[in-house]
Amino acid sequence: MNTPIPDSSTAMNMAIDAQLLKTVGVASHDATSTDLMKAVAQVAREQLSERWVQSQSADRENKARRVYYLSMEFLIGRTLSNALGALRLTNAASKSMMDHAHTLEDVRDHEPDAALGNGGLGRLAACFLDSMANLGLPSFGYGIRYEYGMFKQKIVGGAQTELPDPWLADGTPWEFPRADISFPVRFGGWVEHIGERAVWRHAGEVAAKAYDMVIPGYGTQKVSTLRLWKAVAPADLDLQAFNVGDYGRAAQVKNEYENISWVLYPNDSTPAGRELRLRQEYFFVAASVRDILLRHIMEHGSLANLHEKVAIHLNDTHPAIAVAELMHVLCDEHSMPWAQAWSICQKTFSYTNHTLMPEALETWPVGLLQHVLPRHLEIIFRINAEFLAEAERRRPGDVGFLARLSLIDEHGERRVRMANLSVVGSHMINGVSALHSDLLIKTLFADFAFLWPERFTNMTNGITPRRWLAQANPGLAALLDQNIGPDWRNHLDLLKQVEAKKDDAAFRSEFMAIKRENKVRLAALIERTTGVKVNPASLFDVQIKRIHEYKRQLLNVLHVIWRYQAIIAAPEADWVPRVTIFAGKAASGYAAAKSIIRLIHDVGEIINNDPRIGDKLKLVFIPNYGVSVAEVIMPGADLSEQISTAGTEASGTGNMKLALNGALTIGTDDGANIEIRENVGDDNIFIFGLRTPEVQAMKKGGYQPMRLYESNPGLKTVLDAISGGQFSPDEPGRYRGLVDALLWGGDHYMLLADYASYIDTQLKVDALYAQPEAWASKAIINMANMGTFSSDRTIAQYAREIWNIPVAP
Ligand code: 26W
Repeated sequence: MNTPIPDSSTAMNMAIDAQLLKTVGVASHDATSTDLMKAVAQVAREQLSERWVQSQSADRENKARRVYYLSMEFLIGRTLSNALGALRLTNAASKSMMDHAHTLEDVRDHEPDAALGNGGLGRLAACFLDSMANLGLPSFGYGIRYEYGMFKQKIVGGAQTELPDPWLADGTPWEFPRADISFPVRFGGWVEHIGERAVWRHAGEVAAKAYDMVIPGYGTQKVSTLRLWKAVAPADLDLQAFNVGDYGRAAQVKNEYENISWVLYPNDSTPAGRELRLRQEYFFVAASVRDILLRHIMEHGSLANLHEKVAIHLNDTHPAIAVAELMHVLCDEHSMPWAQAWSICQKTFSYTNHTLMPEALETWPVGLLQHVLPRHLEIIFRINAEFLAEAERRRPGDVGFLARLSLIDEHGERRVRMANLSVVGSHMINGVSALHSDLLIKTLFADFAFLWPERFTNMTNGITPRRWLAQANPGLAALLDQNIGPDWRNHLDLLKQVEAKKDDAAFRSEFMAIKRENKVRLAALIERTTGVKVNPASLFDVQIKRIHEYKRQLLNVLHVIWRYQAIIAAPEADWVPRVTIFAGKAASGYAAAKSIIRLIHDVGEIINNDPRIGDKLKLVFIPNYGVSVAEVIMPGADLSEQISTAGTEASGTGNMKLALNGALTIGTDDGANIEIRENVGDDNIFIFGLRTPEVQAMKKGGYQPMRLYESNPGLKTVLDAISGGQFSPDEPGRYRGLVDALLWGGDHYMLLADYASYIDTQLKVDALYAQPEAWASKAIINMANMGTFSSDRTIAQYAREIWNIPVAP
């Protein structure tokens, strides 16, 4: 029986009051914002649950081919607004909140973010789930139900400190515990060979319990599932200690098992290299593979046709051990011949690479794998031996070639290269932007591309228009609805229709009035979180992303200081008022990134309090960047900073979100910036700096940053101010190291090489901003041409070209 959809406000009021009583345990007139959040969530949950049951049974009956998206991270954010939007209940809920003397905006802010990811990779996975549901793609996401998500960032005395994120402390309305779905995951021990058979005599075992999060689709009744695994000690484990009353020991043993799903590793781009991380990776992969195989056997009765019904996608190398796990289960547990299993394996897996940065490539010491997963190590060695024999036939005697292809890095301590394992185990491998995919086959995977050119392809990233436009920017969404109707939510290409309005003065002024409102909202967030008052009439210049040297937040700071000095030197000049806004987290052990955060605060402190400057320039750092903070910043941005060294940012997705919300981009010829430029046109984007081949050439030719410092007096003054302690008078040497790394340390990311071009381009930005009409039309052109960056387009492409699953056109 279906629960009626409470889409009228009386029905909604009744449904909410019923939930307040039934699940929250509070009377309607006593309900707080948090109580109301929980009650509204329960109303939505009931509807989604019905859709979930229907979607699942439809896929089962159709014996659908499914895609399983394996990812260590899903950076979901909040769910309430998204769920209400998908169910078309936003208006009814909003009205009902008024009747309860609250606002929906306030109520939904009481939901904690599900921050089960670090940055781009995790948020991409969340946008992908949204699009899979939206396209009705038979699919599951699989990951870990971390008890603690991404740390909370608190700024103390200008420096980042990290606090835990106990997002589940008060429970979450969005999960469905599946008490009956649990798989044992084994670790350690040794391998016994009995004739042809290998038997893994494991040393320990933990249970993986399933918790489902429902992912609603907007354009459809379909929902998708994110299945997250929680580690639970086997029930009988601590019995012995428990019986003798040694509760300390009992708790300790329990913790040793359950710590696997406790906390997300807050490291973006540098492998943790820790045993617990390896256990996390294997834990969720083993449970997911078992779940997938069980479902397949129930529906199809045999594993011989696995690849015909199952596509498993590896989101970066974090789940790469799945390749060995599938071989282990097929061969050791189902007695499948090796060659048949290997052929199925390669047809089943596909793999996305998200970074070229050498320090980010995962490798595991052979010794550690031997200790944690002895059977998997054997399997990896056998895969490697057979693969290298095949490669040798292609280029006999080329030992360099074989050494580069090998799954084992033999330099020093022997290590397993997880990227190589992922490539060898997959039938398709992709990068995340045109440039990145091209660089992949020319550099990192050149030898593999020589062997199997047909396996390499590109899937340019995308973002979901439901969250990043409909939900984050209701003003702009309403304007679009009036002009082109509501269908852009599912067909973002329709935005192209508003491009013509760039010359329509009335449309332009409505568009800019909405931007202005969003800037007022952002200014309020800035004041609330930093205490700094900013003028919404200023140009809002935004760089929001993880803090990383290659992303070059420091280059942005150099520009701010240049501007500060220039304003002091020419106070009467016609400066375009600007607020430079940063947000982002630094990995806790990443000293240089943390030092950049501190510098931003120190420089801000001086500039923001200098009476000579006033509103001409402000510098702020919004703390605790995450999905919900991004939803406020994106719509309020005028300028989007995408300034990584060419060839280092695989794609970027914030660049797409900002342009979709009507910001112009200042950026390098890198990642998806290149495709944004191709879509909006050269005249509507500010591209500066060296291109990838020029970066490579300059590095080869012996790059000398000191020369640039000596020949550019403006640059010299800026760097001297930092290293001389002008912004850290209490500790003048605080930033000596940061500057020395540029001047003496080789300036690895070539900030100084791009500095002059960056400053010039910033002046062009000022000039355009001084012509509000011209700026507005370019902002409209940007928004109108973002259709291709919908994650619906990306997912449809994956489905057709990699997963071989039909999608409606
Ligand atoms: C093992 C440590 C580790 C953790 C995370 C290494 C590497 C990563 C990721 C690859 C980091 C990441 O998030 N990469 C980003 O992925 C986005 C989605 O494809 C891209 O848009 C970004 O350019 C890329 O940096």
